[in-house]
Amino acid sequence: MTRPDILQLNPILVPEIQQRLDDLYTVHRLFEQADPEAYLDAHGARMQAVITGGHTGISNDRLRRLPALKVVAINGVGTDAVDLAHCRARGLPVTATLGALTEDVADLALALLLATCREVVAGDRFVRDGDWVRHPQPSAIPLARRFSGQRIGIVGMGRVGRAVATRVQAFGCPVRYTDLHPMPDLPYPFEADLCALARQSDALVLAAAADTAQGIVNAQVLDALGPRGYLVNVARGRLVVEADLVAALTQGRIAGAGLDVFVDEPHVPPALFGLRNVTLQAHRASATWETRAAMGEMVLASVAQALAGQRPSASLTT
Ligand code: 8YV
Repeated sequence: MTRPDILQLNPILVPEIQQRLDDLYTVHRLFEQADPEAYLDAHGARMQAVITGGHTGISNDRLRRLPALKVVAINGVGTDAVDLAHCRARGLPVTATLGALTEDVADLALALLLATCREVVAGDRFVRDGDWVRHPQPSAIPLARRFSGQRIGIVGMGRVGRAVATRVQAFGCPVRYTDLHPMPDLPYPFEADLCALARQSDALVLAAAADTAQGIVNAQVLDALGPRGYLVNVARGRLVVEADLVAALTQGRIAGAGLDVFVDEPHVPPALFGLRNVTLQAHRASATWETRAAMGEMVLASVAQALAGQRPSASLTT
């Protein structure tokens, strides 16, 4: 029996997951093709499933060239890079790995908060570069800021936002949040207005979906956060007006930032590279063996269910 053709748009980093896909299907790795668009034109009609990433998604133009598709399996939680309305109209299930990466993303938010306030990366560099030996006097490295007890404002109280709230409680941090509406099951105060939340926070943590919310963190919000305030973003770069953030950081209008996501990845504004109060990551919040394996299992299940003619249990659209 011939194996169904499926299209894979990004590398899968857990070899066991990739192997199982390769055992079950004829996997077309679009990211290995010299001319991906020509490859799609030539082979797209055979593809029964597509596997893509949360922030990379798939365009409608590409989807139109995949007429036999039975599922769009997102190896991630973000659905902002797939046109769900388009897929719904086509009766096409779109699945995501909801719940699989919550803990890791919240862990990285904490790592960024701690690393940024305590200038961990600058401290590491000071030791590695031999500066400690050259300048052993304590004044050679500036004092950092305490994280414990900071007032944390969480933007987006979905799974990740809630997991961040749980974690910061252990550091004695009071939590407030904003979202589209207050959530009665939560014990934390709700703020409808982002500027008001920023004004009452020592650190703002962005954990919101970027389907509709874009550019919500602008100069006004950053000025409300103020020169003692930190910004952490583990959601999407375009929630922030990046030029406003760079200006606020370089002018000392906020205290620092911990950033895993950017507007035009992998391009990061070079003005951030020289700032010791900024911690940068390469969109790695879900990048652990444990989480990527769990995500891979969900993707495997979604593809198998769709190709067996069932509605995938992780479907968001049908
Ligand atoms: C991943 C993400 O980088 O889940 C998301 O929406 O942005 C990330 O977890 C990506 O999806 C991995 O494929």
